[in-house]
Amino acid sequence: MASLRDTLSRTRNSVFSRIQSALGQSDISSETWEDLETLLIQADVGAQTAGTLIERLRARALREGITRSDKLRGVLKDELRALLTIGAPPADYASRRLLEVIMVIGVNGSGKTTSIAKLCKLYKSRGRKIVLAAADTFRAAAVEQLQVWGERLGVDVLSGAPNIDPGAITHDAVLAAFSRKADLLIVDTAGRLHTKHNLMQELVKIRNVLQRGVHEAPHQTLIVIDAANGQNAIAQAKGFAGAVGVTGAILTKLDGTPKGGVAFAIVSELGIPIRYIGTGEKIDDIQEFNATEFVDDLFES
Ligand SMILES: Nc1nc2c(ncn2[C@@H]2O[C@H](COP(=O)(O)OP(=O)(O)OP(=O)(O)O)[C@@H](O)[C@H]2O)c(=O)[nH]1
Ligand SMILES: [Mg+2]
Repeated sequence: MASLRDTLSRTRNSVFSRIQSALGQSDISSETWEDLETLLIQADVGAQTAGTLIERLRARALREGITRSDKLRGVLKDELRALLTIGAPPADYASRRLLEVIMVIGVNGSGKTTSIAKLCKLYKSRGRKIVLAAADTFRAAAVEQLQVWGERLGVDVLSGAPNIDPGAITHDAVLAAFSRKADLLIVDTAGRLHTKHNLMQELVKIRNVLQRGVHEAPHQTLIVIDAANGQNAIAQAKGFAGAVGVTGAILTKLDGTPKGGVAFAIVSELGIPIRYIGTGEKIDDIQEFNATEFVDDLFES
């Protein structure tokens, strides 16, 4: 299994190491702030979030009488950690013997189906009984992909004929989850349709079916975001969030990109916590997100 430190090596070596070097043995000047802001933006933290961070750092430097830039490193790590720490963890439905519903959304190719398979293995090992709904009926291969994972993991997958209404499949999946006494239903959705409008309409329909079928469902709506998309991912995610609402993010493909700083933009601009991170293509390459570890592993020390 890939370690978080290895996974973040490109993000650390290409951008965050420069932030670390910029905060060397010198007095803080206006240039320090300008350089730091530029580097944060280059690290894919996003202009808005970088601005907020600089404001907070300046206020703290003033308040705490910090005059040397090397002393800012610890403060920066603190503030980065604080930025990532939002939202209460989801309620433990398993222990309450209810059916928990997780709807997974995101642009095509972001890693929805792969992440669902990874989550299945993780939750299965914790004793959860899972049903999967293949509500991406636009791509025939998408249903097959989920079925293959389902067979490998020993998890039931509800699917239908190509181009069948995804709402109908979702409805069947809810009934199947109840009759098989599952405690977790995970719904895979399409990442692309003929138009963006169609896609959003379809997602709203799936959500409505879940709302009608299970009390307070969907309990989690997770948006899967490919870290390599950097700042573009933020705009895309805002579109999804506006249409169906999101409660958390799965940040994938951190292993192959220097753009891991996008994690900060996701939390601060979308206002949602990151729940999981994808660290590779294999079934075990998923980790629960931990803000402290994440920030620590972005820096050399
Ligand atoms: N390196 C790496 N690759 C990943 C990760 N997560 C997913 N992938 C790869 O990304 C590609 C697309 O993944 P899918 O799970 O099919 O993406 P999707 O969002 O379901 O795509 P659509 O069904 O087309 O909307 C696959 O080749 C996966 O192996 C990750 O964390 N790291
Ligand atoms: Mg898929």
